[in-house]
Amino acid sequence: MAAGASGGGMAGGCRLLPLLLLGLGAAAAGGMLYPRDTPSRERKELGGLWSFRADFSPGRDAGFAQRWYRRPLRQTGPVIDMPVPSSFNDITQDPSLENYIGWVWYEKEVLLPLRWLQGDLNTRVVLRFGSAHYYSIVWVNGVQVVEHEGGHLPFEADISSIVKGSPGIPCRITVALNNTLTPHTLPPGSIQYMNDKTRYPKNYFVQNIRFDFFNYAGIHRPVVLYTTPSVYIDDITVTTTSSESVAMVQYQVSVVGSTLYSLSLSLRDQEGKVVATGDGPAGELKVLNPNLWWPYLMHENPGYRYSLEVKMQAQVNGALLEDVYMLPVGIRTVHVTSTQFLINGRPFYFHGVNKHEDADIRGKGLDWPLVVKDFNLLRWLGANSFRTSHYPYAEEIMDLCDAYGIVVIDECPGVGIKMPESFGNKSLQHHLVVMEELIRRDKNRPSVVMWSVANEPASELPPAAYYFKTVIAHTKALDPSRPVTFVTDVNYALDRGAPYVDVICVNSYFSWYHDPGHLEVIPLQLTAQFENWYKTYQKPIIQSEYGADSVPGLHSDPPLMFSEEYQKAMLREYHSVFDKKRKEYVIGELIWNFADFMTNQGTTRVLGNKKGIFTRQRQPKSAAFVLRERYWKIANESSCLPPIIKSHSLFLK
Ligand code: GCB
Repeated sequence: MAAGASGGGMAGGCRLLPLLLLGLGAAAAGGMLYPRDTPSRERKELGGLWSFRADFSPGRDAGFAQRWYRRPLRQTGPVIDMPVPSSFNDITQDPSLENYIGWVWYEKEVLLPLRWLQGDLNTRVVLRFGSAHYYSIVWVNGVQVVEHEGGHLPFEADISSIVKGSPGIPCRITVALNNTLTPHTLPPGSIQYMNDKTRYPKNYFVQNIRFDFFNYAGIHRPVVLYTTPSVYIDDITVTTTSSESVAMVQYQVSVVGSTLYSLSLSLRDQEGKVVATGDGPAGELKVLNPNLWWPYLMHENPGYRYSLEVKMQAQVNGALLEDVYMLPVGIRTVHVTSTQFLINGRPFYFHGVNKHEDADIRGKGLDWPLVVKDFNLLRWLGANSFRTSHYPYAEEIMDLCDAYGIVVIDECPGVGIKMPESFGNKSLQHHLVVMEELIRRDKNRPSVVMWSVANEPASELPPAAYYFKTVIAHTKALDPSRPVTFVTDVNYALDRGAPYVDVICVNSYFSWYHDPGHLEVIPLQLTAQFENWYKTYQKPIIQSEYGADSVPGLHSDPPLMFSEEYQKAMLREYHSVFDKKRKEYVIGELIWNFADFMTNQGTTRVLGNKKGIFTRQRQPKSAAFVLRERYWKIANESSCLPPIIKSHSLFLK
């Protein structure tokens, strides 16, 4: 149901992404542990103002032809200040930058601490991007250090050998970034050249997309430099099992740089007390009387995390190298039955939202005030969960989900997979790589209880069966501990991906996109939707989207579409069916959407999608109060702590 423009021909689309054709083929090596300050590691933030230029040359390729990365960017032409992290689209008054498609260039000069560069070769310096949308090439002092495809996951490069040669001299980081989407990117898109000279200027083209949010681009998440010793902890994987009185934490640690090292591990509780110790690269820690990680509103102390301290020691040329990394660990289990979703053995009902990374001015750039405000609103609402519609969110957001006990369905950027060519081998291989990168990043997060490999693909097409069978099998092989789903809006009898999922996630917009204005059809149609899916698959079902646009301040009684009353009335009709079916096999409801968000312009979008229960500026519409009452009521009914949940303020840490 996404309202994007439909995909057109691909004439010349690749001209905008000449280097994309190289393809990376596999997830870049390395564990990509989140950079933290530890006794052996330092971190330097590179946020702030970067130099910026969009390449408006006809082929968008002047930057490569003239090798802009060879010299300071300001010496190759005019530059403007661009904040990082942020999308570049809404920063200036220039509509051609807002809608720009092609390569843009960023640059930052940074002085590194001498202690990182001096003397021995035992310090490793790494440059890491939390995300940059969509395709990135990075140079340091004119030397290419990394290329990365995909706009929502981190990538990094060891730049030690480049920066060590020039202590005291600023190090120049240049990034070329391309936001073009093709049938084989994730999300897919297509470039359409308009060749009718009577209607369009020369070389006119548009980016077609089949998803319903603005394709914001830029360096969206923090860029940091960090250090490790030259022999270092590269990756840690933990999984947990538990009963009431004892939990096991299985771990695996990989070390890079030497084969001669020793590892010791200690698990500390929140008081700093060591509750278990271990050694070696793999093993199991036993925790007696564990504090389990519980979702928000299921326990008076949700989001409990231990700290796993991993210490590595190695002898290198007679010197002792030590690396230390601290990983937060939540102990919890997840199981799916034919009618329930169990967290720590107790039924969990998802009463939550779908979100977007989206806000005025910064677009999809990470913004701490916005992030914290959103978590405060979620908890005010009594929401216990969200889906990262329709791409992985920032690690900093995921950290807060872990800490606050907000349960996450972690979705990859597989949105708008509609064109037949997007089901071919090239797309499939890339999708597998994206799942590898996503699981590598989020595998240790207790908040993540399920992977979603796509949103509303054309899963009725014949190649969708093999495609989703493969992506889901790959995901399960990478992480056998979590269920896998994708979100569908295809009829239950036609969907070819559903046989492979653990939980059915269905989107429907009865009385909005279908039978617009007819609220009275909802009970019948929604009941039939649930019964048909359940009869066919005997798997638990989440209503993963439902909702209505409302323009804040627009009122109408009886309710008419786009008024606040209509949005409320539609929600109430859906809720009465949910209340019947959640006694059976419906395990969740996620409103579309948490807040209004920007989309492409179109005849059905009034400055974006208005299905938020909050405005884009995070003010509640009337529907937010309906949902708040409902979510708190459900929480009180289903909590294992009946009398405790009286007010949300108890749960704000
Ligand atoms: C959907 C899509 C979502 C859209 C929404 C809508 O089914 O999954 O991305 O924004 O409908 O409002 O059209």
